[in-house]
Amino acid sequence: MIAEPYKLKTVRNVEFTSFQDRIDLLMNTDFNTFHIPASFVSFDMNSQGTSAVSQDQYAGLYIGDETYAGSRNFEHLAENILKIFKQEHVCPTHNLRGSIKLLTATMVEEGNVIPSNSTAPQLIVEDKKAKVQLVLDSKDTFKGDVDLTKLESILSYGDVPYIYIDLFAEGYKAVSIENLKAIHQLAKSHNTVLVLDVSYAVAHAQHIRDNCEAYQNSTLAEVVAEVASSAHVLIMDAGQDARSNAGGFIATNDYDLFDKYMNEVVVYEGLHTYGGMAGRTMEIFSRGLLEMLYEKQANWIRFQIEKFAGQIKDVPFFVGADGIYIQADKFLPDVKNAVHTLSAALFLKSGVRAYVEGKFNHSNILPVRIPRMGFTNDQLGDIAQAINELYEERDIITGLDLQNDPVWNDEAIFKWKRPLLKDFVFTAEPFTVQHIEYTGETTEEERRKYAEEAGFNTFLLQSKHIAIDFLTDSGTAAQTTDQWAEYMTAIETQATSDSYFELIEVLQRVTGYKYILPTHQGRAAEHIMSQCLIKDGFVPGNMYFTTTKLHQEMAGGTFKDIIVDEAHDPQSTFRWKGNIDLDKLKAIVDEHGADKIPYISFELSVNLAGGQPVSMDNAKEVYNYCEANDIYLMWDATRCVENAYMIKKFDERYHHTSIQDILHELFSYGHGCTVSSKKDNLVNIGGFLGIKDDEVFFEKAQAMLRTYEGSITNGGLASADVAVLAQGSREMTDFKYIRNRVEQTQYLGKKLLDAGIPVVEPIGSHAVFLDAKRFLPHLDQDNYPAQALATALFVDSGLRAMERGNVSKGRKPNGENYRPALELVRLTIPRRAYTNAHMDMVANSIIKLYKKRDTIKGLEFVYEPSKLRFFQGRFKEVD
Ligand code: P70
Repeated sequence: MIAEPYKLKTVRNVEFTSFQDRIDLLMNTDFNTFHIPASFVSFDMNSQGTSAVSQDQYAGLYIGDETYAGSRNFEHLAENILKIFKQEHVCPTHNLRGSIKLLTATMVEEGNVIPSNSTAPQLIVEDKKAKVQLVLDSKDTFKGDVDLTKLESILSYGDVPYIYIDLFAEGYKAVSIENLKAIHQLAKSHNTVLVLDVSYAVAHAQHIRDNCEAYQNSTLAEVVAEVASSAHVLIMDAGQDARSNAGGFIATNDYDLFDKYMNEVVVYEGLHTYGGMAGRTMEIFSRGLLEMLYEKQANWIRFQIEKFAGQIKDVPFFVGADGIYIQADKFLPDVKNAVHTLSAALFLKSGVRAYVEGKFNHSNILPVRIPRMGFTNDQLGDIAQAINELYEERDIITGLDLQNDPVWNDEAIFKWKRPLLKDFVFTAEPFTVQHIEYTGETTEEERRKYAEEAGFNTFLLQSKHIAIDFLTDSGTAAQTTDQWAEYMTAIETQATSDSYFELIEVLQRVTGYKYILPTHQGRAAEHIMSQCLIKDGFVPGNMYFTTTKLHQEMAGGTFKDIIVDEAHDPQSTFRWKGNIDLDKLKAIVDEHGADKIPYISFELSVNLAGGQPVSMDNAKEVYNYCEANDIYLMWDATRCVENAYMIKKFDERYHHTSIQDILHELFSYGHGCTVSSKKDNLVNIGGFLGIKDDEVFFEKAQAMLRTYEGSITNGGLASADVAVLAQGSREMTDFKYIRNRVEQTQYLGKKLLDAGIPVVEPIGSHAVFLDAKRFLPHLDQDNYPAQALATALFVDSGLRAMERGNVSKGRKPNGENYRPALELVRLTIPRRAYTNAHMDMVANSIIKLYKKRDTIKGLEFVYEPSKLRFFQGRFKEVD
């Protein structure tokens, strides 16, 4: 079982076009998919410069040393090239073409022949009136091997300035090490040099490891160094295995050659210390070079390609360094312009773009390349499915009619009798991956030690030791590129920012409330609301939440739980376990009078009940009762969008209502709301208080905002964070997003349920809750089974979860533990940060732990704080 060795840090929202959109797009581009603007392409199957970068690479952007000469970034690049490829002299270039141009300008003369296993140098070499001669041997495993006899005859016959070998020619023809060594010998004995294109250095090393016994146990770094040692000159495109968006180099240990390159680079590229790359690009490139040798990452990239290839059914294709290479002329055997037709048909069907570059009609292979770490397995599964369906429909696909006489593929203009293909609808994540963050890698022994150091409290662990972090869904969402754009362009001010107006506009639209007050997070809004509304009396609510209850009490109120009884029974499968029991509410009103109730605290997707939704009918009923009795109703709308999704999914009257409209109706059944925006609003920091129309409340709240938070227009948030909150609040109501979010939780929950693991039912929206009482029946509740289970999960697999049971609930005034009905471990799923491959891994490790549950010991406090003891408390194991 393997999953991404990273979590998603920044994602990019994907546009899903309609069939009609795609017809229009194809018509507007003369059926040449190259010209379709990227924002209309759902999945762009090109691996060059499109891979996800790590956050360390991304950070490199900002330490770009933008100087003309001798930048630090160049030094870093040269150091890493020396470390990895053992080449001393480095000349940077703007990309592979720049490298080939340098080689050709300095070494090639008219009439020369360049023997090669690749067509890559052809265009530039031909410009110099020389030619590239393919000397392929066409073997199965090593399709890129050279026919040594042919090569030798060219070498002995003509002027050969260099031999050009691509480790993975055309993306799918790999060369073997034996062949490389033989070529190297031949080059030496004929006084020429071997130039090696190492753009696919890692994919190639993996191919070698998989196919040559001698290298089976070598590290990637060893194979890459070995391969590099067999060449005289190395060239590389930074956009491939090094995952930069541009850049390249030419490197050698031969000073005389380097001297030539260095003097020529100023003509075509830039100076010899930047070669046509921005300083930041050199930094990203140089960091990517080191990272590409990270075994787990390389294995994951390879695994995805193989999994993808395995899902493609009868289609004729080769597996390559970065994806699959479809034989278009076999896919569409009796069709003219097969490769272009296949490209247009795939786009028409699905919005997926695979296309051909270079000279027109140069190849019949359609590459379907995968941006490294850019897509999830589910997305690749969908894409494979689209290709399979297209293959089934191939008989109705007629060829594109060429309308001009193009030299290049991008010049081709076609007409087409469009086939009526079945529209392919994607169900996978509606975003692709832009940046990633590596997850912690530890051994079980290390984790045992870390757990002990942390006093068996998952709050006290360090994030760098966590493989999968399910502590909370609060502030942990991956941001979108649109959110980053807002962040970067916001104007910081302590007075009124433009971002403030954007925020007000979007939140007024979502809630329908007149007043929106930004706060730095949810508990700040709770503080203000409680102080404004409570003097004394009772605050009935649908189950307590720690911070909410604390602020009610600090303002002089007493919390009263009025949630339906089912909510306290982890095995009850009642659909709307977030509902308020109106009879319980009426009883409190009858006993104390409506004037003793400052407001009702009504939480959507009730967190501590298991993320359980409130039904629309219950919301309406409670509100009507409140209106009739002159009682305030305040929402905790922290997870309102998830609740709206549950209503859409499970209440048939709302199947066809938009998330936005459901939210509008929900909010209409209240007088205001507090929100921790770190959840559904998709931000890392922020919150707000919404007030329907009560001007007096609003003015009091504003005064508190000035005193405790910041200005009335920023609530203590940076303007940039206000802007990100506005953007997150736009994104959160997108149906494809929220469906994916909640269904991911459901997916994990179902896996655990199917395996017989005791979890709270029904599965909620933000988390799956393990029922620790049933998981660890051998432990008494005063030995904190949920705390023990949370720790055991970490020790077993590096998964971090949160205790929500006896420890969290605290002690009664008489000193005894509360021993609440719910003794749970919360597996809280951050938004957009993990994939279903991660969910599979989590499910597997929990199932594994369940089998040895008897070995888990109970705990007792060794340090117990008096307030919110779950945060800082420390424990030891008891036998
Ligand atoms: C969590 C977080 C925060 C939260 C919430 C609801 C329904 C208000 C807030 C407070 C963080 C947390 C907080 C206390 C204990 C443990 C964890 N819930 N209402 O992980 O908002 O954190 O922004 O001040 O869920 O569930 P904020």
